[in-house]
Amino acid sequence: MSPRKIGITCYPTYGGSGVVATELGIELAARGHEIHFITYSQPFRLTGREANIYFHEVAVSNYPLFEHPPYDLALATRMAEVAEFYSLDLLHVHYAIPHSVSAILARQMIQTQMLQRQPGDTPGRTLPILTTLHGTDITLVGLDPSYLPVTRFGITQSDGVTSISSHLRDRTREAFGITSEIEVIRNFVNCDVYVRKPELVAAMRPRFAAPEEKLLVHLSNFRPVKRVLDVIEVFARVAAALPARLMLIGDGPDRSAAEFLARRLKVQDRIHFLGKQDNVNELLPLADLMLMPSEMESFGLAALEAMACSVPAIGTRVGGVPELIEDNSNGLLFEVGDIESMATAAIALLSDLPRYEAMSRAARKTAQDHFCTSRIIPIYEDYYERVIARTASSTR
Ligand code: GMT
Repeated sequence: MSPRKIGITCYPTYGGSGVVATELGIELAARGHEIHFITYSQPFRLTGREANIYFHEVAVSNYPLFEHPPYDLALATRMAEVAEFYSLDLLHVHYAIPHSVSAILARQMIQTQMLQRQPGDTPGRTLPILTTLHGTDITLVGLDPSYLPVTRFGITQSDGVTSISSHLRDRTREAFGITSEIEVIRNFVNCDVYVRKPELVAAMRPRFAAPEEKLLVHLSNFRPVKRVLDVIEVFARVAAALPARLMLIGDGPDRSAAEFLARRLKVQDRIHFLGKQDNVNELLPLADLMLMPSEMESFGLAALEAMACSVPAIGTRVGGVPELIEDNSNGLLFEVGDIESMATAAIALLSDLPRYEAMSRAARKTAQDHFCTSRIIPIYEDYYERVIARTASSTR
């Protein structure tokens, strides 16, 4: 694919969709594309020093009349300005609400020449829009009746739509009655960055666990859907059976409840509450096992990042998770809330070194064979070209 100029909008703070969008931008920039992030703050995984990456902040003016400042409109205006000024080839938005709707508005502003133009500018060109669905934009927010029509509008009026798992594609189709194309492009991980490096593990692991202790990890935004309390319950049972510690990475609404439960179960001294961390690629490889007992995951990016680091995951049989974790092969799957079985299985796995090592190797192999950037990014590039080409031909 020849270098393109691509705008990317996402939620730049903690959350899987923002991580995917940012990592995609980084990977595309490394392949020579010019990437323009249009967001309300700099995406947290960007250093600001990457070549070929530009950041355009969306500032929302807070006039006293506005009880709720109109972010969607400020975003649409900034999208249109950046698209015009930098002649973007495509705008790729992550998360349907409100990003796809703002993008549609930006596209319309450009087409109808609402921006101030300089003499000689080409008038009224079209801006292809691609929306990637991540999960909660459909399963939670999109199904709130007050958001359903506008989410459906955003999806059906996009020039291309992708979803991060087959499950999410099917769910979107059935929930919104959508028959148009939704391309499944699964989440990805950079297997050179997310990898267990023995020297790093030897240097850093002693900060979190003694040699004879097993180290478990959970990574999320601590929202109720992640069931962080189940993580604590499972860990307490594991810690009662064998020497173990837990790293909790992330922060969010359920953190206090998790701390409270840890004290009640008397495991608070065995848990590292690490809060939000930028370099999770340095922390995940230190662990032996990941716990992801979520109520719903359209994909489960945290598990993939762990698996790439040779850390198998205990997950739940929900959403797109079975598209990533194959039970008893590269990880373990359970019904939501079945903490007894999860704990029993974790203890058995951690006590059986040959079985553990086979599962750890299978986890890494799954990441390498199916979800590596080298495999997934060209699929995005190919889809971009298809969307750009068909948008151009339909507007000729
Ligand atoms: O999981 C969250 O609460 C965050 C959310 C997001 O959009 O930021 O995550 C969704 O997108 C991730 C990246 O594509 C997926 O790995 C998560 O499975 C998905 N979360 C849910 O479906 C609950």
